Amino acid sequence: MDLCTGVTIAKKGKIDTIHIDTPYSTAIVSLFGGHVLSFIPKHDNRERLWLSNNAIFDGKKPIRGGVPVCWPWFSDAHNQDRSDLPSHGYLRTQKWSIINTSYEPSKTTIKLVPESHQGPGWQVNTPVSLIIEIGKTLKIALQTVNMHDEPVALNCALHTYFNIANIETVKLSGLSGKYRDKTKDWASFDTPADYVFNQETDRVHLDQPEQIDITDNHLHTKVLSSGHDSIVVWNPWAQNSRNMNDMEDLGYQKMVCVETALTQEYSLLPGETHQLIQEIG
Ligand code: TA6
Repeated sequence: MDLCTGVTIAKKGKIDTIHIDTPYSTAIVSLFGGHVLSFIPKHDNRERLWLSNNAIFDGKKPIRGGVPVCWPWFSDAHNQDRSDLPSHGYLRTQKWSIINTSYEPSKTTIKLVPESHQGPGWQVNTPVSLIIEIGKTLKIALQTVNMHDEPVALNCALHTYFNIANIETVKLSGLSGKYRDKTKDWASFDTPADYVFNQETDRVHLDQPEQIDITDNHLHTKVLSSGHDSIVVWNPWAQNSRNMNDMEDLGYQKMVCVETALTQEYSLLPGETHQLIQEIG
């Protein structure tokens, strides 16, 4: 595989990772899971993504942190009611391969595909790929094409873990309307104007904002989304953090998930191409 300028391959545990160095930023992508692990703009050298210090790189367990690719369902496969199916689908535990890499002065583009887009619970013909653009921003497009002869109900998410200084000083802006709260049996609530964190937070916002801002003291991260029908916000808080073996006990204090998602069973028509896009600045 010829790699474009600034792109190299290295091992991390049992996993092959792609290292991308551009004039504006650096990034690391795991070929296990098609999983972006790091994005650091060079103008401030601030890591935008959180990665657990206890993350497991055995090529079997999903990596805790970065940008897990959830597809072709989000969380459990609600519409199939099958507890045997893996949470968040099966792409984040597959080996992906590089289709091509390309360099332009403004950005480097990497296109990846998984070993198979079919798996237990999903036997329709819907090729999926990930197009990652690394430059002044990190832009990730999860693309699905319906080559099947009938509509398919697609859920998916770019489950991004953002790196923050302190969850108790973080504020989100840009969300409005109703959200469904997993911690309260999926009951519906109004989005608070002052969006802060002081407990386990696990919310599906049925809102499609183009931009969300994460403010963390004086640090600001911009999250642009498109192709989504919802935004998921998650912080496991202390007890869950302690209970997860791939997360440090206090890991919850340094991360917040803001996920660009399809959670309402998007009907992908025969021949239709859908892109779920998240861009981080
Ligand atoms: O996106 C929020 C969520 O669905 C939470 O309910 C929690 O399960 C989180 O994803 C992490 O899931 P994982 O399977 O990666 O442990």
